[in-house]
Amino acid sequence: VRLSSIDIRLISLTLVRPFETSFGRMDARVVPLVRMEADGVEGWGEIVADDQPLFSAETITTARHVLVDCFIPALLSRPLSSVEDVAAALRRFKGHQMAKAGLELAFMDLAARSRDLSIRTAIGGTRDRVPVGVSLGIEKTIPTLVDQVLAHVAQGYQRIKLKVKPGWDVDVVRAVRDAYPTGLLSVDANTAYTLADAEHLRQLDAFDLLMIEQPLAHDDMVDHAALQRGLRTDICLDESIVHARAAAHALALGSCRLINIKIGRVGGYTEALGIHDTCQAHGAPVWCGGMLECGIGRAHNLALASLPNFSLPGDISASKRYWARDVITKPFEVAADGTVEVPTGPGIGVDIDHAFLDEITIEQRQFRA
Ligand code: OSB
Ligand code: MG
Repeated sequence: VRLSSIDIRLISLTLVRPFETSFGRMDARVVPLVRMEADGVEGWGEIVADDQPLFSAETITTARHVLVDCFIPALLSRPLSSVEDVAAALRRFKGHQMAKAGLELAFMDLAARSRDLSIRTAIGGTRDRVPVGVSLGIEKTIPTLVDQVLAHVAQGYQRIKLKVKPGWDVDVVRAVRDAYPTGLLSVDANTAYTLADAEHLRQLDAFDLLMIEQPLAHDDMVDHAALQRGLRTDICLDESIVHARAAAHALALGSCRLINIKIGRVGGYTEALGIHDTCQAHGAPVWCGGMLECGIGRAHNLALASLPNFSLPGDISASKRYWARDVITKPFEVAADGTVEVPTGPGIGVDIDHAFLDEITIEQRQFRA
């Protein structure tokens, strides 16, 4: 494949309800999208960077910079026969996984479409539908959160994940457990604690949680290993797992027993598939994380989550969980059994709502070979 053009487009979407984590509150997303074209076929990817470096060091502005000044010139100047070629062309550039992922995603969509295959089929996915859970943000009061939990359980979601932080943790989990005594329940701290909180966190062992996600610093595997040794509950790493080698290290050190894979966080399909296989070889389950994606990123997540070792429900909620209107013509829905269908059409398998996309576009730039 010789790419004829790469477009970067920023769109603006407002959340139906603010979403609060230990690192901040989100009301809206500016979403950078990547469109590639070759031989009249297009492919779409999404970049999950935020406007502030709160989840990771990347931002929309750093992504735009490395795409425009480094990555896009590297891709437009050579033939690319597979997504591994995209990864190889970008490997000498350090970091910037979210920006790299946007390119890998668009290329994967284009490559699968040009072979008339779904991405699911192209990567060896085996599921038609994937089990899903929902991530619920920090609320003003515990009763408000309990209402959210029960409303989402009623919609079919198979697992509830609660965002926690110091001051919004043990009491919150206890109240939710009382209202939701037997269902799959987990918490996500987004790095809000330190090893000095180990004893406090051990109180969570009483609630039969599926996992505690990323309790400690994003760049600390050693303290996570010490914490995991003293916890019955499994630790799942998110922010810390930036590539497949980090996953191998975390499992070797005992820093976690589970891993959440986000294609954006790890730089794209090449590393995501590597993490999937590494975890499978270690007998560690994986699940598909989310970053408040619009329909394009969500479609990629569904294709990824169709792989066999994605054995726990993913953070792949219905389009309407975050967006009043999605950028695809048929929004994703969660069935009563708590699953979402994996698209079977070519590439990501969804149709983009171009009129709506144009309406919400705030910036667009095209680069030609
Ligand atoms: O840590 O998993 C996370 C959202 C934004 C940034 C980080 C995280 C999240 C979520 C929501 O938990 C996932 C989703 O529903 O897309
Ligand atoms: Mg997380």
